[in-house]
Amino acid sequence: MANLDPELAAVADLFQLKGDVESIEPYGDGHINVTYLAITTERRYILQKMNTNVFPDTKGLMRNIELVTAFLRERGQETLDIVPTKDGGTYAAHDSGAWRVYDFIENTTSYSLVPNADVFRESGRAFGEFQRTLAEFDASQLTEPIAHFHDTPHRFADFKAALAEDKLGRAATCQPEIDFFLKHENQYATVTDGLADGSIPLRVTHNDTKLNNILMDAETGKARAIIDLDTIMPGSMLYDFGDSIRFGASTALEDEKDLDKVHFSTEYFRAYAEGFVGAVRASVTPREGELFAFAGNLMTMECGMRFLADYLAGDIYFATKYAEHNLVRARTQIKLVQEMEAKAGEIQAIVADVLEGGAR
Ligand code: ADP
Ligand code: GN1
Ligand code: MG
Repeated sequence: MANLDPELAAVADLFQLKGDVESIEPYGDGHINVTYLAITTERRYILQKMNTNVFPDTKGLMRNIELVTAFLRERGQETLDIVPTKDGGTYAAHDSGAWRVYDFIENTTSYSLVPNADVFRESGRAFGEFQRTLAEFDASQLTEPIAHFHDTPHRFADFKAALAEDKLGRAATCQPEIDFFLKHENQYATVTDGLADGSIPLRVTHNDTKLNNILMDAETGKARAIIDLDTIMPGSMLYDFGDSIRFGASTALEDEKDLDKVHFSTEYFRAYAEGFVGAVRASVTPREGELFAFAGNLMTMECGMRFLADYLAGDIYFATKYAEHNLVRARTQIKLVQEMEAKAGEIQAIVADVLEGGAR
């Protein structure tokens, strides 16, 4: 085919695709896998080069996704459909790396920025429902794809190690940002302590609940499918709540350079809380209820220190487009946390109202 990259064409040829491949182009803006849209004469597919640096156990990871998607499908939920390789596998080991294919979920939209409160409320409802459905899933079947994924004290130790090494001499360019994360150390064990003392139950969680990991129906606006199932593992409900808030309750993109545009929206916070809490209300423990107001701070600090640690380590984890990309991302996270801190009283009041069943 004209203009088809020969390597991509060879990889696509390993899978049971319907029709002849016409084009394969980069797609989406995930930070971990390399994603392509492959179009054949009959249909569209997502072709992904999996990040084996981040997820070394490819087999275990794909087994998790097979189990979870089968479970969701049995319950009538739309989910990722793995397209098998020609020899029946869930992924292909090629010279260039490990690859997988999913059916493209058609007629949907994935957002990088919340367009209005209703979309965010709907995503909250869907992530809440997702977690409620997975409450019946037997977590002992899952392998843990990344150890200590949302263990914030562990992430902080990694951050301090990257700082101590300061491989590229970048620490001198981001001292205020470094200080921000050092000063907040006493907050990092809030959820891990709760998991350890049992006041926060361990559940099966998605762990990467960014708005662009949910696909909304292009016509009705209803959530259709939750995607990016790589990090499903036991965790806290507060991780899924907080990570959505981190990304979606911002008025700007995660990598906005102009911090004057980056604000924490209490309107969006309320909308998401209404959606999420509405779906999980029956199982929320008192400690979880107390911590909804802080979960966004924690997940935003954690992600911010991960971005800054990666900047210090030389951009080895997250995909970056320019040298300061991770630093720019860390700065938006800090700005959001500062605003969450300034609005803490208002956020608490919203949570109290939503837990009581209030909605506007
Ligand atoms: P990453 O782990 O790098 O974030 P994702 O699995 O989230 O990779 O995929 C990146 C993007 O590709 C998503 O944000 C979404 O826009 C799009 N995408 C992924 N899978 C599908 C699918 N099955 N159908 C439609 N779009 C998809
Ligand atoms: C990564 O895969 P993606 O782009 O949806 C990361 C998340 C971060 C997020 C920050 C496996 O998510 O933990 O919160 O970037 N995923 C992994 O945008 O590390
Ligand atoms: Mg993603």
